[in-house]
Amino acid sequence: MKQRVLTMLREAEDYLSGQEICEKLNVSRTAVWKIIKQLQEQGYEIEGIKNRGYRLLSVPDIITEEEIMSRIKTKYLGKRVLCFSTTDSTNIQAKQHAEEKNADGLLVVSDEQTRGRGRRGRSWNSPPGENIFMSLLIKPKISPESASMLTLIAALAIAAGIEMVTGLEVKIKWPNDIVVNRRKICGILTEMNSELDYIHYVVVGIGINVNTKSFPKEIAKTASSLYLERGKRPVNRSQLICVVMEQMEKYYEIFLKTGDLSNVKEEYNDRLAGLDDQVRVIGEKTEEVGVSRGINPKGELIVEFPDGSRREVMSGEVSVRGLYGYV
Ligand code: BTX
Repeated sequence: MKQRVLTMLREAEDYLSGQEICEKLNVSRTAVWKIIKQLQEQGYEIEGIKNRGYRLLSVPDIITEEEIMSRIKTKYLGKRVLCFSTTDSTNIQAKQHAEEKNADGLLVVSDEQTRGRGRRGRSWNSPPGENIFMSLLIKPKISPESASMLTLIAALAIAAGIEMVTGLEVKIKWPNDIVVNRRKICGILTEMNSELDYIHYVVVGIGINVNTKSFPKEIAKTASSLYLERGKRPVNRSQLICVVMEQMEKYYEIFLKTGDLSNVKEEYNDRLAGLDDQVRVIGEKTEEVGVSRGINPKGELIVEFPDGSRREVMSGEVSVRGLYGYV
């Protein structure tokens, strides 16, 4: 009910009469008044004028199911949302719902994580009230070997979404870090449950540093937030979640048409930090210097070495760094 009132308030061009809400929702005036009051208590600024109705003046930076569902414009991704004020990890929570009937497209979001995870057992700094921690559960009909490309698809969607909302120039550090001004503002952790030739589900976990003002010492040099990069101006998190999901749906559909990155390769390479620059390719026991020549349709990075040879490197095998630092 709250969600429907919010949607109506958002869509109204002028004041929305209490009577209209009553009729559309088939509830009493008192019920409408109670919902408006609840919304106001949550921080929504709603003006109520006698004989004219209600008007939404501003929305708080809160992440709730009704806030996301009243503004998301996707067809199927994130049409079902679960929000937590705190949880261990949204990836863990998403997996717990994987067997449910309508799990495909489920979005789990939390205001805080107590066990936020990065790749390979690393941790993800997840303080409350400032950032986005979300996991999208999808069941694509692709082969398990192709699943890693979904990380690159998510990176493109997030970069485009952030750019639309903030106007910042957003780059991707292959394969899955999003950077602004050479600092990491987002990480992606894609996990999969599959048989050898069949995917049960994929969880794409996304952590975006949105309104964080300072970082722990260990990551202070490499990490940043949208707030800091846009001159201390906060970003509404629910708005960003919705725009990123809309972009995700767009790129996911393009990806599913071919099952690879052939249709987005150029766009990814345009966003690639360090394209045509020297990079260090760090393997388990080796470190080589070459020039980054962008990704191929499988999402591998093409590196050109000083002897003129080119090799395609996979994200699981190596990490790639700039010559003088993280990017
Ligand atoms: P990653 O392994 O590429 O990055 C983790 C590394 O990045 C850490 O070891 C640390 O050096 C640094 N780091 C930790 N926290 C932050 C931060 N907030 N900002 C910048 N740098 C940081 C990247 O892993 C994948 C992260 C995915 C996080 C999402 S949040 C929602 C979902 N749930 C969950 O548990 N993980 C994902």
